[in-house]
Amino acid sequence: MKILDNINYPSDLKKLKKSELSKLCEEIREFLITNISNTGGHLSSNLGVVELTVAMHYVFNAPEDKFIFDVSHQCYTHKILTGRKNEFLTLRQEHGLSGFTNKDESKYDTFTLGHSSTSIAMATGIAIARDIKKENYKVVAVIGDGSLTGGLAYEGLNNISLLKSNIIVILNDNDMSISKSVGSLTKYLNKLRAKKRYFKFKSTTTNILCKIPFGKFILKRLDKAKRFLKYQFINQSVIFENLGFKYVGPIPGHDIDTLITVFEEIKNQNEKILLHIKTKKGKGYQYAENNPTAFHGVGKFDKNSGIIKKSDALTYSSVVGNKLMKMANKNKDFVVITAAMTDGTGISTFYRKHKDRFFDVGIAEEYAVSFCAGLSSENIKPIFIVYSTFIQRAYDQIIHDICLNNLFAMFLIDRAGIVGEDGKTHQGIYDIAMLANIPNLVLVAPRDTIELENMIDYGMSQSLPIAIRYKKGTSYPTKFNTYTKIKLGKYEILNKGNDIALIGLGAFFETAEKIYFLLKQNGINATLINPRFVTPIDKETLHEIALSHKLIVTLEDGILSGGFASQIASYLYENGLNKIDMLNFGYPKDFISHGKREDIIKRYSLDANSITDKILEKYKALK
Ligand SMILES: Cc1ncc(C[n+]2csc(CCOP(=O)(O)OP(=O)(O)O)c2C)c(N)n1
Repeated sequence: MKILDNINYPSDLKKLKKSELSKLCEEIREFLITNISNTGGHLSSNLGVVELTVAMHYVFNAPEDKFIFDVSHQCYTHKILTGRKNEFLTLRQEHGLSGFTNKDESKYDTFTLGHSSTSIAMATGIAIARDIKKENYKVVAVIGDGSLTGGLAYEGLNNISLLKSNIIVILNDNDMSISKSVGSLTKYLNKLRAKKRYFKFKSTTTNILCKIPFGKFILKRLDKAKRFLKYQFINQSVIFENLGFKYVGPIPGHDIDTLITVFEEIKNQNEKILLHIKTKKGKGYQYAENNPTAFHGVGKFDKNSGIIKKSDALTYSSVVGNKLMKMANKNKDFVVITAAMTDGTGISTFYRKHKDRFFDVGIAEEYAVSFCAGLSSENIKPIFIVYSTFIQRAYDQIIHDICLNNLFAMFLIDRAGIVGEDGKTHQGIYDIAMLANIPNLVLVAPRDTIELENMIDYGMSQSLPIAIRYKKGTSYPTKFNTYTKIKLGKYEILNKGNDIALIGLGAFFETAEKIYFLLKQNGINATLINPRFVTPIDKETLHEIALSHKLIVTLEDGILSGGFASQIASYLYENGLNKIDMLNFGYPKDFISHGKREDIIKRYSLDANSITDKILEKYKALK
């Protein structure tokens, strides 16, 4: 019988003896490795915080005490210990457990979140609310060193002075973001890590004393001395202390006894404590320890061999990586920027081969865009590659720093549209509505990877700010495999038909193409358009279609509200062309939960068959 079999809630955990906790941690690790090998998920980060999470739930009293996990991709042990162990095989699947903390899932999850660097600000807000209401509980934020590279984390640290009472910020330092952590603060943490540790002294003393007669008695007497030693030997951190924290650490983050001793000690202090713990990403699974980046957000893998199941098909991200490599040989005046997403965006080879023109700025999307503005103002062409969901962070910088100054910048927006398993926090469905309404910005979406390359070439030949959005995963074999030249604001017409005009943006051109052939089977020769541009729109083509067709059908993999269709609709309306009927397909203005991309598309009836049925119904009514 395993200890874990009887643990479902923190109340079960608290019944265990301290001496049983190491064994429990081993079992949780085994549970995580087995389950994630079947479902995929954030393995490395979760293996790194098993002891930390067990110790937190052992000493504190969640949900009365509030835990805020930054990004929350490391919350799996927390989920196991808070009533969700038996659902683990549904992780990240339709109707299953979310891969992040999720308020709708459990009262133990303080927030629904998946974006980085928010925890200190959120925790401070809770702590101040607690004080205003004269309540009495603990607020604990857990933030990784990677997440500490984000500007919002510094704003949190800077504003800690707003709080007059207590808070605990745990810095989970594994020297890794998804890849290596970057920046000057990382170097500072490295220095702190290298300092002599008080708790090492304590645990060796404990070990020796436990083995000798009367040792345990002496140990008890030493308890007072231990407290004394703590204040003598504890390291100081000038930065954190000057910000108003009492700095404690660095503590070995896989030593459960030490973690519990420290938590018990700091739990009752009315201070703002920054506890620095040192952990290993991937801890306890050799393959993840050796390659924590590959197992950061991993798909299914073979547990025994550590082989990750991957297809060899070329993804949009790898096409971008290859394209930038080809460009680098010819063109010396561009640089590539990432906000801590080198691997996910396909540019790790570029990073290795062109270190002098590659910048990982940490989880700092706002910084990345302002940085682009500076580079561009001096005629170095910046290419910032970023996931759609994370560019939300940099909205103002795009408007104010880039577009207001009408500077060249290329934003390659990966993971646009539904991303699938990461769910609500990560769906890339807001970027069209966000970006379509910014003056000067050109927003385009390629219908496949060949057009993606063409668009990059096109963008580089212009001096305008341009955003190119493309989906996660692979392209498809189109039947329309000739590619016309890209011209600013010109749609590509692939078939000139009559009555119905199908306009399928970006990844949804594939759906439009399928619908075109389905309509053909129904005797309808539709006009098929790949618009390429969200902005500027092709006024001439829209004018022509509005006067010669009965129905315009638009398709986009973003929210409809304020998006591609609404740009077209307002143009038609403003120009008195609104007699033509329209059907607009896209997502509702909503938060879309996790599942496979194809299943989510079906959930919203955005697959080719469902749309064709609706078009045929409408068409009959029009006749
Ligand atoms: C705003 C934002 N940008 C990028 C990401 C993608 N991301 C998820 S986890 C992560 C690394 C976090 O590193 P750290 O906080 O040190 O946690 P670790 O995984 O090392 O435990 C990144 C970059 C994100 N979640 N949010």
